[in-house]
Formats: sequence, C-alpha cells, structure tokens
Amino acid sequence: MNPARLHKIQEGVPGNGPVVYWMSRDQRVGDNWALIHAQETALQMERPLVAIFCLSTSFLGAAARQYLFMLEGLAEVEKGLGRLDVDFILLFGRPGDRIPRYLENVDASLLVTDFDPLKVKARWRLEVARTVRVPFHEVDAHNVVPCRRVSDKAEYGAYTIRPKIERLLDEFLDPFPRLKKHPYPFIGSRRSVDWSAAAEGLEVDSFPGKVDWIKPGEVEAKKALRKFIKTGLASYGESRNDPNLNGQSNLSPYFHFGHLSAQRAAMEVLASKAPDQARRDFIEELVIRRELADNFCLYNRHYDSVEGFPNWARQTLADHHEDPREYFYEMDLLDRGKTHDELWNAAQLQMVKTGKMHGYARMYWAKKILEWSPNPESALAAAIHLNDRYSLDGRDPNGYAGVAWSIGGLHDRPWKERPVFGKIRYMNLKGAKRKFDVERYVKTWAGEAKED
Ligand code: FAD
Ligand code: FO1
Repeated sequence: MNPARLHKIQEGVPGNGPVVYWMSRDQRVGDNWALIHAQETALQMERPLVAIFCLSTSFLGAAARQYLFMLEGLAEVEKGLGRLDVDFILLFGRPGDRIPRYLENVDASLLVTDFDPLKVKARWRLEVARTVRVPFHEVDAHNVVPCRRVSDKAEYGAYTIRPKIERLLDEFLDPFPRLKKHPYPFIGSRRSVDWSAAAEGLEVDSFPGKVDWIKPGEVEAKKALRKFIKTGLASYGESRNDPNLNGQSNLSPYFHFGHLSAQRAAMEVLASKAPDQARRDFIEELVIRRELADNFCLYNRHYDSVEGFPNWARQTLADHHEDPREYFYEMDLLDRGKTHDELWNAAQLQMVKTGKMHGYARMYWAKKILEWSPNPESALAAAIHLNDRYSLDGRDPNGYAGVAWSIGGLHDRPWKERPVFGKIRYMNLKGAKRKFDVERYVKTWAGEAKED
C-alpha cells in the first residue's frame, strides 16, 4: 500500500495476538485500503487478522432508516470476511472503553482503523489511543487522494484544492491488491453475529423507517455503479441538475457507509466509454467536491457551526442579523413540509419519503431555511438536524459542507447584497422555475400533501 495513505496515531508496543482492523467508515471487504494494510501487516508478522465494528446505539441523530441499512451492509461484510477466514466481531457500546478492553483480552499486535474527519471519530480515536499501548494506524480508505496528503490546511474552495488533487490523482488510482485467505487462524470465539438481536438492541427512533428503492451492501453498490455507468453517466452533465430526472448516480448512501470505494468508482468511470465531458463532470463531484468536504471537516473544527463559515460570510450575516424575516417556521412545520413554498415542501417530502433529496433541490431547501429562521445559528442547526434525520447519506462531511455552503457561503464567494442573506448566494422560486419544471416536481413529491 502507498505509505501516503497511512497515518500513524501511535508507535506503541505490539502484543502477541492478532492484528485488529477497527472498521468504522469504510464498511466493505473489497477495495478497502485499511483492510489491505491490516492484512499485509498481519502476514508480515505471521499473526491472525480480526475485524471489529463497535456499534454505538446513537450516532448523530441516526434512526432506524440509517441503522438498518448499515447493519445489513455489515452482515455482508461478516460473510465476505468469513470466506477469507477472517473473523468479524460486532462490539456494543462506547468505543472509548469497549475497544481497549477487546484489544487487552486478545493481546492485539496492532490496531488499524479507517480515516474519518468527523469530530466524534477523532474523539473515539483519542480515547482509544490514550488507553491502549499497541501500535495504532489510521488508513484513508475513503478518499482517492488521502485527505492528509492533499493539503495540510482548510482549502478556500474547489479552485484551490483541484490542482492539488489533480497533480496526485494518477498516483492514487493504483490497483487494489487482492485480499488473501488468511493463513493464521484466530483461535478466538468464532461465533457468528446475531444480527436480529443487534437490530432489536438498537435504541433508535423507528421513524423514519427503512426505504426500499436502494438495497445496502457492497454487492448492490457495485451493481448500482455499473448500472449508472451504463445508463446514466453519458447524460450526467446536463441531467444531474434536473430534480425531475433521475440524472444523479444515487450512489451517496453507498459512499457514506463505505459500501463502495470512491477510488473504484473513479477508476471505472474513467475507464468507461462515456463522453469525456461526462466523465470529467462526474469526477469533479466525486473527487474534487467530496474531498473538499473531508478537507473542510478535518481542518475546520467548527464545521457544524456558524464559526466555521468564512469571515466575509459571518460578517455579512451579522450585518443582516436584525433584518425582518418575511416568513418564520418552527421545526415542526419544516419537518412536515408545511410551509407556504410548495417547492420547498416537495424537497422536504422527497427526503422524508425516500431518504434522498435531489442535489439541486438540496441547495434551495437549505437556503430557504436561512431565509425563514430567526438567525443563521438556528438555520444551520435546523438544516443539519433535518438532513441527518431523514437522509441515508447524512451525518457525513458532505452534509456539513453542503449546509455550510448553502447557508454560510463556505467554498463560495460574495454575491450582490440583499436582506437577510447579505452577500450569501441567493436562490428563489423564479430562478428554480428557469432551471426545471417545478410544478412537475411538486406534483411528484408533495401532491398528496394538498389533500389533507
Ligand atoms: P451524484 O451527483 O451522482 O454525485 C456522485 C457523488 O459525488 C456523490 O455521491 C457525492 O459523494 C459526490 N458529490 C456530489 N455532489 C457533491 C457536493 N455538492 N459536495 C460533496 N460531494 C458531492 N452529500 C452527502 O453525501 N451527504 C449529505 O448529507 C449531503 N447533504 C447536503 C446538504 C446540502 C444543503 C447540499 C447543498 C448538499 C449536500 N450533499 C450531501 C452533497 C450532494 O447534494 C450529494 O452528495 C448528492 O446529491 C448525492 O447524490 P448522488 O450520489 O446521486 O450524487
Ligand atoms: N460508525 C461506527 O463506527 N459505529 C457506529 O455505530 C456507527 C453508526 C452510524 C449510524 C448512522 C450513520 O450514518 C453512520 C454511522 N457510523 C457509525 C459512522 C459512519 O460509518 C461514517 O463513518 C460517518 O458517518 C461518516 O463520516
């Protein structure tokens, strides 16, 4: 593995037991650099290899919808690892105390985990590192170009990070080595996971519940990627911004839970026969935009608050803090999609019903929350809350960056000044109607809402 993917959290002292891969963000067997590194090291040290996942019963407001999707994907991981004679252990509780205990009783020789820029994960890693003595490695299995390698600071926008990524892209589109059947068996408890007990044990809201348009797991993710490349990629450029067309790839739930490797998607898109422009458009989103979001969350610890907005944006929003709001909506009305704006209601209901709001609608949706909230702080909190509660791909760096872009001008520039928004880019219904058939979208998603 390219050592630039590796970040040593602590040198430590190896035990005599297995190499342990603490899987968290990248929940897949194939195309997973953290798992590849764990096996390479276990083979060198002639040690068994074990994968663990620590199931925390609450995660940034996730409900049954997200947890059931995730658990089904993890059940597939357990099967895939079993075929390689690698044990998969599901642990329950707070990683900070559950994982050190596990490492202790197996006398682990090395701990490997996958990179994740979210604060909650940095806290988990710190709690574990403080308590254990074993060597602790972090591998960026999520980004094509490792986040820590692209830049050592928060980038201003796509235009500053793009050249840094493009310069390195080829180096990190290297082929994935195949995992081997592991020759050193782990004489541990080869008990398979009781997945229905795990699902029952969750203390999460049963609403919003499961969605059925998308099946979890890495087999389905690969199928969805291939289907998109075959039928959607060629027209991606022009149809991805029309909420009435199914022009996006719909892969974000798979990227969020790590069922699909972004590097795999990039390699297959680049190798496809789709027109050059379409491939470039997709890579711009999948690599530049997505890795810019990880860069933002890694280097800006205020990624989920107004302090995380660029200074010009905080200034302009402060200048307009007292501007009268024409409309004002409590969370309950927003949640049920009951505002005066039927485009906004349709976007909200699409997210509630399917767990995925169209990308173009998402920008409009978040910007209106700024317009209808008493201040930017409560607007940001409301947008993050709703996005993370209903979206399958929520609780993700892309979400924090997307909401901060919409409400706080992150990775954007100042526009013509106006009430409430100040110089934050404005969007309105007129503009949306110029872009796509709003009536059709409203009928599709908020149609029945009119009856009751
Ligand atoms: P496609 O258009 O097919 O794009 C393919 C992939 O490229 C996506 O899966 C994603 O990984 C990446 N990508 C595309 N657009 C963006 C973008 N603007 N920023 C970063 N990466 C991008 N994305 C999430 O994954 N989770 C979220 O919670 C989320 N919340 C958002 C909230 C707001 C207010 C906004 C404006 C955007 C948000 N996004 C979020 C970014 C973007 O809307 C989604 O990534 C995209 O719509 C996912 O659908 P797709 O996979 O079909 O996209
Ligand atoms: N990661 C974990 O390591 N343990 C969990 O119990 C867990 C729950 C969870 C629920 C919903 C969700 O969207 C993500 C969840 N994650 C969990 C984290 C996820 O794997 C991603 O790492 C981050 O959300 C994105 O950075």
